[in-house]
Parts: sequence; structure tokens; C-alpha cells
Amino acid sequence: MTTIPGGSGLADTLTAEGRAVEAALERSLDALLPLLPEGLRPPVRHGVLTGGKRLRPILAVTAFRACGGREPTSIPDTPGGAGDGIGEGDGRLHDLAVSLELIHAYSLMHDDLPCMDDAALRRGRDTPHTLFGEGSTATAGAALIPAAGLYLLWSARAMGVPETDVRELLRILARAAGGGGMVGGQALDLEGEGRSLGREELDGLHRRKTGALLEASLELGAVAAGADAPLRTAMTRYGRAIGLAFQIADDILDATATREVLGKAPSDAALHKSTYVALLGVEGARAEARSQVDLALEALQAADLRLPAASVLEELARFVVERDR
Ligand code: GRG
Repeated sequence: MTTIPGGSGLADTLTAEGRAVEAALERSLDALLPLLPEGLRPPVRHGVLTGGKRLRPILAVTAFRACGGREPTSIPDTPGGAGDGIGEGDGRLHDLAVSLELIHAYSLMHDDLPCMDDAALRRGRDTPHTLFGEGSTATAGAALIPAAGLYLLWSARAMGVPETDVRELLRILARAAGGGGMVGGQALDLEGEGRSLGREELDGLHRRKTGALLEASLELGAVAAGADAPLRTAMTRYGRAIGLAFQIADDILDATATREVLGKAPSDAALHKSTYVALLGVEGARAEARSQVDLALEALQAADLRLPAASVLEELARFVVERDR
């Protein structure tokens, strides 16, 4: 169980949202698996359903609410829910948000392959290629990429998002996942192994590899909510800052946490990767992560966001750097 700083409020929110995300992921696989050859179903299930913090969809859902989005309801709002932007949702919002997690899941499946980071353990479990083979895992991961796009289209339309915004949502996801985003960042990461990267190169790499999808999570929630330009800008500024803070925290954990707590083997040193810890030292990296959190909080304060979701975003910004895995 991840230790959640900041009291039980955030812990309860993460538990409730995490459950809704798991249910939405199950629904997405109910749609996807029957289309796949049987041999690909186990690695897809394993890659998508073996735990994880589910941070990206949780950020998207929270951004949607903070921007005043109203969930589609198949049953009337509860009296307490009416007008506060939190309806008794029918799950479509989480369906939309799990398109991000499908991309994230594929990226981890590929990242752990022998031709990439060559990891046998993730989230305390054997990685898919060690169980199902490299070819099946690479193919199963690739199947998740178009599936994420199709699922986004379907769920956004089911939520009644206007068609121009549906196209915008798809553009946001594709851009963040692609060559200018996560895949490009992964390429820079592989190229950088064994070299000593400077601060600018390291920021550029991680803003793409890790930051782009996190930033897209916030932007996706904002656009689905029909946010105006200032709200959308606030969400992208917040997302950009926590994206970098998240990676710095990841480097600190890789350098300081045990395999038992992390659920995977620390790998940066073994792969000769440049890290924020190597560049700034552990304390310097912690200070930089905190200053990114401050930037994220400033972005929230400058915007007219809805409560209680805005407070959840505040707590999530701190959680990103204080987490223990
Ligand atoms: C082969 C075409 C092709 C592309 C490869 C592998 C890849 C694309 C990209 C890798 C991107 C990557 C692994 C980024 C790492 C991001 C990161 C810090 C992951 C850990 O995220 P958490 O902590 O994980 O949210 P959980 O387990 O909580 O889901």
C-alpha cells in the first residue's frame, strides 16, 4: 500500500477514484479483448490490470471537476450533488480518463522489454514479457495504442462532448504520446544512456518522456469540461510543473528506496542514466521538486477553480513528490 501523506482526505479520494478507474479499465478490456487473438489477451490483461497508482486518469477526472465539468448522469443528482459539479456519474468520465492509462500501460510494457530497460519486476510482479514472451508483450502493448484513441472517441461522444472538442481531446492524447512527447522522450532516454546530460537536456527529455502524458491528463480533463482559455492554461501550467516534479521524485526514489518498497529493481545507475540526483544530489533534487510543486500551486491559485476538486489538485501536487513509490 502506498503511504499517502497529507491526511486521510487524499487517501480516501485516491481509494474511491482508484476503484472507479479499475472498473473503467475492466470495461475498456471488455470492449478490447474480444477483438484480439486469444494469445494476446493475457499480456494485455496483465499490462493493464496489475495495479499502479492510476495517477493519470485520477488527475484527468479531478481537472474535469475543478474546471466545473458536470458528469453525465443516468440517475438524478443527489441533493448534495446538484450544482456543485459532482454529479452521480455513470462512469463515462472515468471511461474517458482511462484512455490515458491505456497509453501509460503500453509504455511500461515496452519500457520493461529487454531491448529497452530490461526489467523483470514492476509493481512487485513479474513483467509481462517474462511471463508471456517478448513478441506477445510488444504486440499486446502496441494494440493498446489505437485502442486508447478509439476508447477516447467513444467515451467522449458518450459523455456528450461537442465534436470539435472530441477532436481536440484526440489531438491532445496523440501529441502527448507521440514523437514530440512520450515516444520522443524515450528515444532521447535510450540515446542518453552512458552519457552525462546537462540540466537542459535532462529537462527536455523528461518533459517529453514523463511530463507530456501527465500534462495531457490535466488538459484532457479541462477540455472535456468545456473549460475556457484561462482555466485550460492553469491546468496545463499545473500539469507541466507536476510532470517534472514527478520525474525528479522518481529519480530520488530510484536512488534511495529499496526494491521491496519500490516493487521493482532500482535501475538508473545500472543503465548509466543521467538523473536529477546525479546532477543535483538528493537534497538538491528534493529542493527542485518542491519548487516545481510551488509552481503548480501558483497555477492553481491564479485560476477560478471549483472546490473541492481544486483542493484535491493541491494535495495531489504534494503527493507527487512525497510518495514512497
Ligand atoms: C517502442 C514505439 C515505442 C515506444 C516506446 C516505452 C516507451 C515508448 C515510453 C516509455 C515512457 C516511460 C516508461 C516513462 C516513464 C514514466 C514513469 C515515471 C513511469 C512510472 O509511472 P507511475 O509511477 O507508475 O505512475 P504506476 O506503476 O503507478 O502506474
